[in-house]
Amino acid sequence: MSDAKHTLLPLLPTTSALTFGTYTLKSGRQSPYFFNSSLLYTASLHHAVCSAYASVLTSPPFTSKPQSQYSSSSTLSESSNPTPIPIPTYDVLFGPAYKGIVLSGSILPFLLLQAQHTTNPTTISPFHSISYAYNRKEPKPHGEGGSLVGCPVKDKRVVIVDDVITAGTAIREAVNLIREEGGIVVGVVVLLDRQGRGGEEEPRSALGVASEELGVPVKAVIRFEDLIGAVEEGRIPGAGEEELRRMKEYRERYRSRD
Ligand code: OMP
Repeated sequence: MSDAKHTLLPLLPTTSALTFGTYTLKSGRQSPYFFNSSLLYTASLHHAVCSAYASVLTSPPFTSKPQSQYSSSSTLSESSNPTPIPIPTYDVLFGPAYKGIVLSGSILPFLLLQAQHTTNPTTISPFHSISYAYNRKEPKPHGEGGSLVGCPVKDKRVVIVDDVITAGTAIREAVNLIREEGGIVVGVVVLLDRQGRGGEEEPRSALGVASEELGVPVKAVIRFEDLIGAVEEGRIPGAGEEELRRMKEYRERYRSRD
C-alpha cells in the first residue's frame, strides 16, 4: 500500500486536484481544502490512480493465500511456479456514480498486470474473472432498465471503489444499493481518507466506523496526514503557512479519537 501512495503523492503537485479555500462538504462540514479526484484525468495520472488502487486490491486483506496452486491449462509443473499466487477475496469492483464509474472498469486490467508479477505468465490469472459494476443515478426506464450496469451483483462478493471518505455517507449509500441487489459487500477502497470523525457525536473515525459496521476492511491509498505532510514539505503549489494552519485547525475540529 505504501508503494502505491508513494507513486501517487509526488504527482499531486502536477495537478489541480487538491485546492485550498473554503468548501462546504457533502457532510455539511466546512473544509479549507478539497480533493477533486476527477481532475486526475490524463492518461498518466489515471494510470497512477488505477495502479494505486490495484496494488491495494492485489494484497491482503483483499487477497488470501491459495489452498493449493491455482489450477489452469498451464503446461508448466507446479514446481516451476513456486511463488504463491494471491487469490482475490472478491468477485466484483463496484464504482458508485459518478466518480466511481470510471474507476470500476479501469482498475481491472491493472489487477491482471499486478497479480501477474506473482503469477506464472502462462497460468490464467485468478483475477481474470473479476468484473465491474456501477450504478446510474437515474434508473433507466427502457431497454434493459434498472439502475445497475455491468456485472449483476446478486450473490457476488463486492468491493466498493470510491474516491473520498469524509463522514462515510457515500459509502453507506453504495452499500445499500449493492445489498438491495443481493450483493455481499466484502470491502471498500478509497483514494483519500480525510480521517474525520463519523459524525458530530461520533468520536471514532468515519473509516473505522464503516469498517466496524460492515465487518469488512475499508482501506485508503492516501490519508489527510499525507496531504498535510506534503504541504509541510512545500510540495503542493498554492499551499503555504496559512493553508497549513487552516488544515491543522480543521484536523483538530474533526479529529477522530480512535
Ligand atoms: P462522505 O459521504 O461524507 O464520506 O463524503 C464523501 C464524498 O464527498 C465523496 O464521494 C466526494 O464526492 C465528496 N468529497 C470529495 O470529492 N472531496 C473532498 O475533499 C471532500 C468531499 C466531501 O464532500 O466530503
